[in-house]
Amino acid sequence: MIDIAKFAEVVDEAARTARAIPQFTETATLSIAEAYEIQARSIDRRIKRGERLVGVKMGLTSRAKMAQVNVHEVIWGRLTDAMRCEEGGAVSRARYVHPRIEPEIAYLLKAPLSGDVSPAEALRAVEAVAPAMEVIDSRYRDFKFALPDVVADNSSSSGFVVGPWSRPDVDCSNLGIVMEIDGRAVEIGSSAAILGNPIRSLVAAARLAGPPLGGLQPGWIVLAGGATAARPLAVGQHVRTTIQDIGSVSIRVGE
Ligand code: OOG
Ligand code: MG
Repeated sequence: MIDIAKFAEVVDEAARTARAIPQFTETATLSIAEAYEIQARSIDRRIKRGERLVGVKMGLTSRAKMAQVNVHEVIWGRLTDAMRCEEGGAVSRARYVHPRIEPEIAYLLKAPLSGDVSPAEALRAVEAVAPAMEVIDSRYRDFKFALPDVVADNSSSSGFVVGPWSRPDVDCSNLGIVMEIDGRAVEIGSSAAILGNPIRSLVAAARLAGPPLGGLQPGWIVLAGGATAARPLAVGQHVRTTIQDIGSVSIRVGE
């Protein structure tokens, strides 16, 4: 028998104290369903500490991301209010084990969404779209994991920042993306790298995360997944992502 509550406590403590742990799959056999159950219980512990669910993040929705971590399956995780960083503000390096940052597209929902929906139905539930970035920080040593490990670890999600919102009628199917660190372009890509069109990531969010969460809710944010590989973060850096037609978002890295 797998002790779901125990695994949830271990990964929650690793996240809370920014200390790396060994991969669960080194010593246990976890199904994907069990891994999502561990994720749910670990985020429940945060909710009990006063955090609020504000959306979901989709992961491994592009080849660049799949190749970087050698896991080839679309995954999802939960976003809480405490994970949100202020646009233009600072994130604290000390809160993370080995943080990386990646460009994202954020959808803001105005209607509930769950189950099998078409891209057109998904788009009708969107209030706005924005350039965003996600700070990912695997709780596992050396940022190495198998699929059940990363799922149990909230799909590495640790922080996110959202830029200015645009109306949802902007065509997001093939927008140029540039992520700069200290003014130097370090990752260049296109939103088309996200499942061919990032709206498909919202469709996947409705199908995969909708039912277990009682539906994606109005007011929630959905991150579509990195279109490029992620980059390590270091104290003092200034990171900016610009997405064609929808603008820029930036953060600094503090101690
Ligand atoms: C897993 C999380 C993937 C994305 O945008 O693809 C992700 C990881 O890279 O550690 O957030
Ligand atoms: Mg991501």
